[in-house]
Amino acid sequence: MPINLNREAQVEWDKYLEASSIDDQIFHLERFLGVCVKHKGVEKHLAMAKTKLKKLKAQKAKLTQAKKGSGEKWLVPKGEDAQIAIIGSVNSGKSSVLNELARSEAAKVGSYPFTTVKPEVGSVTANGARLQLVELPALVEGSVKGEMSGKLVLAGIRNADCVLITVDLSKQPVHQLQLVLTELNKGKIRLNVSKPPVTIEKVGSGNIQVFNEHFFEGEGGKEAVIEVMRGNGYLNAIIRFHASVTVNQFLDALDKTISYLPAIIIGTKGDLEGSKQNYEDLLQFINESKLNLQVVPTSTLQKEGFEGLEEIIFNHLGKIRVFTRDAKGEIAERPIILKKGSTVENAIQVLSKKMLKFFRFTRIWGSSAKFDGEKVGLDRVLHDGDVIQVFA
Ligand SMILES: Nc1nc2c(ncn2[C@@H]2O[C@H](COP(=O)(O)OP(=O)(O)OP(=O)(O)O)[C@@H](O)[C@H]2O)c(=O)[nH]1
Ligand SMILES: [Mg+2]
Repeated sequence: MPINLNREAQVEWDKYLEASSIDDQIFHLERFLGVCVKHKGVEKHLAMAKTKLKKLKAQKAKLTQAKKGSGEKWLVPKGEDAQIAIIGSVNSGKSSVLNELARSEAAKVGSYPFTTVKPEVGSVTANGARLQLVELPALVEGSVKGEMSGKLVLAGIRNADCVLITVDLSKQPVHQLQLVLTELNKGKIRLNVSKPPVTIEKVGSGNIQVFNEHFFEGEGGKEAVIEVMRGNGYLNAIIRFHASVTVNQFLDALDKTISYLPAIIIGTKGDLEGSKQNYEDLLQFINESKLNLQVVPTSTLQKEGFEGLEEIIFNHLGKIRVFTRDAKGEIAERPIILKKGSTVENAIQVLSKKMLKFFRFTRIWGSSAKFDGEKVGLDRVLHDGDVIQVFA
């Protein structure tokens, strides 16, 4: 290991050496190349890293190709900080939104239905965080039963971290949204809904024990809860209600196959006649149906509504970006991506577990700092956009 690498580059290099999967190796090598301060002493090392990265990418491409043959072809491997699925009914503007967001023309746009028949991939950066965009073929009535490769589309959605639903504002948007939500709901995908406040722990014996049953809003109290759990295959378990829970929420809590995903609606074709009124109607429907869904009106034709969209998407992910500052005071271009509520300790764990052992303190800049460069310990909660400099 050369000693002339800057600290951040060294951290990424160590993590690359420790990585156990190709995806992780690629991830850390790319980071390494992004943060390595270039000078004569590291030239050879950089060239070697680039060659390794090329080889790994070729290996990954082969693996992906092999997977395609084995029927898993629609699950796009997660290669970035988050995967965003672009879904919607046919011709609703999915490919156009993908191209606009990714500033590319890779996805084919067509005025005829089902132009897209397999996932199309692009990417966009949101203040350093890389978002992988995956357009999935259209959802139709009966997708959940396998219509138009619907099962693969739904599996692709479950694989994502966030969903963009395109709704053509010029053509009965309420109807399109209902169609999409019905298929998703039947396909056990819940949007912008928190997991029910219930924990279930399977145990070896002791039948079913219920705690805080007064939070259960259904009829029949504890007995009903126990009966439904037995009906769902639970013999010995401890169930705890933590807040009010409706019957539907309770049933969802028993079903471990349900996916909970954040979502945003992208209203498309805002330039076409009738779109403005339809947009108002869509908002009213969402409001009246108490759907927790934000609508971003856009027009790819007029290039409207896309400014800052990647930031809106990032804000739906429940994650934060934390930037590291090296010994020279330089701030890394790529942030560490952490769950909201993460602490300095969580950030260092991502950087290098070794560093935790020798941790002395961290200096911090950003909204969680009381003043620039504040000296903090491991338990300081970080905010999106914070900069940290670790002293070990
Ligand atoms: N006027 C107008 N037309 C648009 C806009 N966005 C997309 N279109 C048109 O709508 C049609 C469908 O666009 P696509 O982006 O291919 O839609 P899609 O949802 O990917 O379609 P499928 O993959 O076939 O389901 C094309 O003819 C586009 O040119 C827009 O902002 N304004
Ligand atoms: Mg398309």
